[in-house]
Amino acid sequence: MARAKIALIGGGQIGGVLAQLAALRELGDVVLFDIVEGLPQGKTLDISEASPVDGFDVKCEGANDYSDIQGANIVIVTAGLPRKPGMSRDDLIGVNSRIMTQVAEGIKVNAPDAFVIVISNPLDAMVTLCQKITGFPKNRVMGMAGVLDSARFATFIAWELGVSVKDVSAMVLGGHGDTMVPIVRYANVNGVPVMELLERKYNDVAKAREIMDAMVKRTQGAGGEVVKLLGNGSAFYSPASSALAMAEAILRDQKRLLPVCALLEGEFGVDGYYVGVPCVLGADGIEKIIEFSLDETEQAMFDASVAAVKELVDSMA
Ligand code: TXD
Repeated sequence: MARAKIALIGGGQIGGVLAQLAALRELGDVVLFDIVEGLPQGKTLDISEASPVDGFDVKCEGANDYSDIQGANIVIVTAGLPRKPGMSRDDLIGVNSRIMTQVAEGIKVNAPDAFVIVISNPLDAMVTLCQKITGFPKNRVMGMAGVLDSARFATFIAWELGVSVKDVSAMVLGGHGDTMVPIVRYANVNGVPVMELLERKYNDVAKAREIMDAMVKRTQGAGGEVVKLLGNGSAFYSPASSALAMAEAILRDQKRLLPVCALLEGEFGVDGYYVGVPCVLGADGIEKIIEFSLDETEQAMFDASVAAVKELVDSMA
């Protein structure tokens, strides 16, 4: 059986890590596309020359022509500018919309049957544009943000409680911006609610709440924290790992329940917008959107996040 073909549109910071991780995990043959001549070719040649050491047999090649992504099964899009310190993700909408228009056209013509995972910011707007221009069905066009935001939330919880990250389950929904919604109520460590563990750790309900609020705030600002530290560019290791978890769920039909930026048509009371919600990812892409009841606080935060997404997306029209 032929190996899957994974096209990575954008050979920058995230694209390079995506290419290396996809090759290391032998998820499929990799084509790394960029408009800069030599960049994707140099990165993929370098990755390939490690194959005898790391023991992977997939092909990993660079491209500057969309015809090279012909027949890709999965396309992951990172093409676009990253933030600089002091910039919001929304500040990127103008330049990245122009780039996404070009990219979506290239995917539509050369990989008409692909599942598309968009990473480029502002994420909620870019995935909307990508789906509109490709015209692909909603189960095949999704955004990556929630897996990353949830991983950041889980990391902070694991550090605070001194437990393995492997045992922390945490989910962040809504838009990929400061209004994102960490679902505190369902955060747990092997089933034990985090809030209960915090209250026992500090023997003080108010203190536990304070600690959790600080972790929620840090999660909402985690992207900006990395941008500020790096000084030039944004996070790239964790976004790459997060997008590949989604790609692997599709390629290996894993039926994973992950937070995915998906086109809602009535779910969670939202119609016609891409928002981060729990989805089952498998061979048919977004196979199911999993709804659950939000409490008053969560609903208010979710509504505010959706409003921010709507404002951003409508500003593109
Ligand atoms: O969670 C998330 N979704 C976010 C997304 C997490 C972190 C970063 N996020 C965004 O991903 C970030 O704000 C950017 O919009 C993208 C890509 O970030 P990256 O750090 O990889 O940016 P780079 O290193 O600048 O790479 C972008 C590449 C670069 O090599 C350009 O030459 C290329 O995009 N580029 C293009 N490729 C194809 N086609 C066109 N038109 C094009 N224009 C630029």
